[in-house]
Amino acid sequence: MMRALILGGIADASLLAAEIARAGIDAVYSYGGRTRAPADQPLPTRIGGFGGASGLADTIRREGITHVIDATHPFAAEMSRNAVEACAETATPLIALERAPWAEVPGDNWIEVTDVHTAVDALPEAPANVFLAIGRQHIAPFVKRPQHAYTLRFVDPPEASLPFAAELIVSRGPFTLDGELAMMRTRGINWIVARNSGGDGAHAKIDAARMLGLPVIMISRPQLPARKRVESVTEVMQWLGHRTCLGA
Ligand code: 3Y8
Ligand code: NAP
Repeated sequence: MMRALILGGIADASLLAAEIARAGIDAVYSYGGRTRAPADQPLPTRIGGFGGASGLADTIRREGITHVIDATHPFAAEMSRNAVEACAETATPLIALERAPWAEVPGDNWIEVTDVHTAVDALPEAPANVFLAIGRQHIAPFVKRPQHAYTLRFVDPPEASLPFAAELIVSRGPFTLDGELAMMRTRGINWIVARNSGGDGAHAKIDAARMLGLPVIMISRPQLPARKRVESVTEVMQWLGHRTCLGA
């Protein structure tokens, strides 16, 4: 009897959960517990870590999980690595639903870097108005460049004080082109730091930067272990042996 575990926490995982619920497949949706009020899902939902790869393996055994779908964000590298390890240990089929990275198009002015530290080094010496669209967990390294005026965007209001003075926007997305253009214009943003998340929910800032002729320091994705990987909900449903109303 099939029982799927969806490692979720991002828009594509919510689309998958809707299809799985519609197909009547027995499944559990899992959030990491990063935000105060994650979006409701049409499936039984668990929130919080498993306790490393071994904790995930125990959950798979205890809950009788027969299939694991890693539909986490491309930067959720630890979760993805744990899923590969736990599924190998328990001989559980695993598939990753991972959207394609954004690609630079004519008019873009990207400076591609490998991590947040090289992103800091890529900023100009002269004071700038910098939009850090990389969330809450990884902003501390920017304390090294206090000459800039920073605008941050978080999902939830911060519990602790910020590591440096900054303008804070609290918004969970998805974001619109008009909204991003207005925000960048009113704040005189002239540099953007982003992660190559892919997908549509956070791409508007990349289009807005191109339209305004602004440079984007783009942090590329972490390396993940080899595992079966698809880019569409339809392919996941086919892997589960189900047709979807999404066509194909
Ligand atoms: C808890 C689930 C949706 C919409 C929300 C998508 C879009 C916004 C891209 C910017 C970039 C960022 C951030 C982002 C993206 C969508 C989608 C996507 C980037 C939620 C969600 C959870 C999280 C966790 C949160 C992180 C933070 C990262 C904000 C829910 C809303 C910046 C990543 O305060 C914190 O601790 C937040 C932590 C991980 C990165 C960070 O390090 O701060 N996402 N985001 C998931 C869980 O607990 O398992 O609350 O409902 C989901 C979304 N995140 O349709 O669901 O394409 O999915 N989220 C990045 O790309 O750099 C925003 O602001 O432009
Ligand atoms: P991460 O660094 O890869 O994972 C750190 C630990 O958080 C994991 O080892 C695991 O704890 C727990 N965890 C992460 N995702 C989980 C999930 N879906 N269910 C249960 N436990 C989970 O993860 P992250 O980058 O902080 O991302 C956390 C969540 O936010 C994920 O659901 C991800 O999809 C979502 N998200 C992340 C980003 C981002 O920029 N990273 C963007 C959008 C959404 P244990 O080791 O205890 O099992």
